[in-house]
Amino acid sequence: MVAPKVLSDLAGDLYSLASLASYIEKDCEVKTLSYEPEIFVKTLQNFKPEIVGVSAYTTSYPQAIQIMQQAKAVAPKAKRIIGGVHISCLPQSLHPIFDFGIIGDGEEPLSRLVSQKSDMASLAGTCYFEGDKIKINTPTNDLNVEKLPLPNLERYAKSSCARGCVGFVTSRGCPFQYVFCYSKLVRKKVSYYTEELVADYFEYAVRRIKANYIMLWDDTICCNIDRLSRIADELEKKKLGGFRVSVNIRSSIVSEELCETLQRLKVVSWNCGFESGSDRMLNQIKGNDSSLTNHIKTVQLAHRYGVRLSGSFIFGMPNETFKDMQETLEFLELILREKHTGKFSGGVWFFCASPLPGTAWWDAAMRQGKVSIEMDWKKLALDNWRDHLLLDPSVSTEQFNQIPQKATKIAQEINCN
Ligand code: B12
Repeated sequence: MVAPKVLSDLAGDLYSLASLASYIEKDCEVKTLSYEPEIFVKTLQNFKPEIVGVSAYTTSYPQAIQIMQQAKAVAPKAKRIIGGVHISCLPQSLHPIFDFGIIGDGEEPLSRLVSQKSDMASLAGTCYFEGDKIKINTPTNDLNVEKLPLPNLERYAKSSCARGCVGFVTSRGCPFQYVFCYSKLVRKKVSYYTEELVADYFEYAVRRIKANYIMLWDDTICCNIDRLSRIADELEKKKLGGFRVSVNIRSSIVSEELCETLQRLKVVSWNCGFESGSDRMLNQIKGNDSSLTNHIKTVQLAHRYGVRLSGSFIFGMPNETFKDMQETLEFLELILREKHTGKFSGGVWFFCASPLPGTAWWDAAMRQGKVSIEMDWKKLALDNWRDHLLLDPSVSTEQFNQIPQKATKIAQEINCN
């Protein structure tokens, strides 16, 4: 029997959902939606799904619950499931509206759920209610990324395709463990797509979708120059013609060799999590190889290689003093000076530190009683300046309040054309 499914997301055209839908489409009819109340209800009424799924980050978790309440009212018999970062990091927070939460990579658990191949109670990578207790089956992390089908972006990420701008990852997991990252909790090891598969993704995006801009969303794609170089070899064989690429980069690994390899890959834009301008903080959150000197070198190399650089910053971290935050503002001012002399092209973004579930910051905030699984998740929004959790006792509300004002002023000048 073919079981229709609806997967919905809150961020718009998620690669995650395209990957999931493409994985299960051989076994069922599947639709993905970017959530809009009326369209969602109409689709439920007409499509009559047996499973309705939603993807949620932590701050969108309350909305995911509301969406499923709506789904229950319209299609009460459908199984309601949730996947994505939030439930993966904190399955203990599963809301009773959901029949299942999917922990970690969703392809295999969802495929089994669809084909009803296994006893759900023993299915790895799931959480569900057993009476009033939440049962958690840890994921096995055995997704074979080499067997992933190409994500059918034309069908499942229509608006990105229409813009000619698509995004995907070329690996699952992350080799690092920063205090503000969750990855190790969900994916124990890193799995890299083969270079040939990555080149096939590009070919599909450029030739089939006619995309001219490709965003590589891996957190750490730049850490392995040899792999990047092999990907560039594969791409050169395909002679794909005109397209541009953006990548995420770490300032501690930026070198001339990396810049040259990225040029071969047609990378025109780097996203760099600078996070702080204070060496003391950089050491604490990213390790000894992270420094302001490397940040400055990254700004200079981006200019030398004609690359657009988007830098992001965090304020209000645990152990971060007011002085540390001022050092970050000073680095922002340095970028502004570079911009004025024509040596910086790009932008800067800044967020307040948020102890998201699955991170060391979450554990620390939990010990201090600042977060809990019953909390208002919106408090963890990265722009929650007004009601910030103030993760370091040395910083007063008054001091903290000065930061977004000052940072906004500098960022506006940097970001204007
Ligand atoms: C791309 C991206 C975005 C894009 C999304 C664009 C898009 N259309 O895809 C944009 C720029 C919009 C974005 C925005 C934000 N993002 Co973002 N983003 C990412 C990033 C870099 C990659 C996501 C991805 O594709 N991963 C690869 C896929 C394969 O993995 P996955 O997403 O985990 O999906 C798998 C499973 O989770 C599961 N699954 C997921 N959904 C579902 C649903 C169902 C039904 C099932 C069964 C399974 C399932 O199966 C998937 C396939 O295996 C991640 C970091 C990362 N490396 O994952 C951050 C990340 C997800 N983002 C994050 C955050 C915080 C945000 C913002 C809140 C930031 C902000 N500025 O405020 C916003 C919120 C947007 C919103 N409206 O909700 C955090 C989330 C942390 C948390 N606990 O909530 C992450 C983890 C980054 C980080 N380390 O902090 N983001």
